[in-house]
Amino acid sequence: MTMVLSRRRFLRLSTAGAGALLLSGCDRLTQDERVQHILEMAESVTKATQRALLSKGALAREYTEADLSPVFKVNGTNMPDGEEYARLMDNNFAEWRLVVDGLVSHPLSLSLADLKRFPSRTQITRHDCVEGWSAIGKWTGVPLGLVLQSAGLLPNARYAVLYCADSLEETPDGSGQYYESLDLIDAFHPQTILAYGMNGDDLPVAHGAPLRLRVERQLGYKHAKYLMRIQMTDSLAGIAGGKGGYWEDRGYEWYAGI
Ligand SMILES: Nc1nc2c(c(=O)[nH]1)N[C@H]1C(S)=C(S)[C@@H](COP(=O)(O)O)O[C@H]1N2
Ligand SMILES: [Mo]
Repeated sequence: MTMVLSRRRFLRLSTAGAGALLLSGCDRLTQDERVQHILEMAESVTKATQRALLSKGALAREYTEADLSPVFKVNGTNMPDGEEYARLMDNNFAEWRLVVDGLVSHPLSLSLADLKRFPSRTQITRHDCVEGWSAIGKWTGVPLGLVLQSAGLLPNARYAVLYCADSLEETPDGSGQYYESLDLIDAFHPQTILAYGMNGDDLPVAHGAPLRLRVERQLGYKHAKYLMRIQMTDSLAGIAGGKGGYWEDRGYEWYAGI
């Protein structure tokens, strides 16, 4: 039975049930099999509805190799400017480190090799950009939750703020730097990964090498490329424009659910 049918049936039955309750004493009615059934139905529908509405762990759809897009569009930065990134790239990112700091008990500085020692996850998902295009790609990386666990969150940690190597705008205060943020529900979601692989190869520079975020229940701009640092914070207010991301500071939604 589909959710819609059971819900409809529930509404019909509960209307009948409410009428019956008005006409009779409760003692007699709870022994009435029909009412018992209505009460059970009500409970199971309530549970299912709550699960559907409240489920924080719901998975984004995953696809098969046959669904992979032959071309995955590159959007936004396709290679960060500046000598620092150029040097890292020339050296095949051997000197690159991901810093994990802020409200953690053990700040980390992780090389790509360090990240590859964590258990990995591979997922084939559809990327949806607000500009109106989608593409299906295969991503391999380490679940962000495992990295955060190994850094040890302090009790007041609420958000993971992810800083990127690129700036889309030159501004004196540096607010042109690309960054993004997640709450702990999305940070620990099983499909939220720090990806170092794409379609079976190393992550290409155009798609965010050496490391990018995949947060599969949200829109494309949340998927920060060229990650350099993850800072755990209790508030987004003091960071750049205060809205939790480069595009959020320019008016986009912070929770960019698909
Ligand atoms: N650092 C950084 N991350 C970024 C962007 C960017 O310009 N810089 N663009 C975002 C947008 S709008 C999209 S749709 C995706 C595009 O990822 P792709 O180039 O792998 O398709 O990256 C997102 N992450
Ligand atoms: Mo996008």
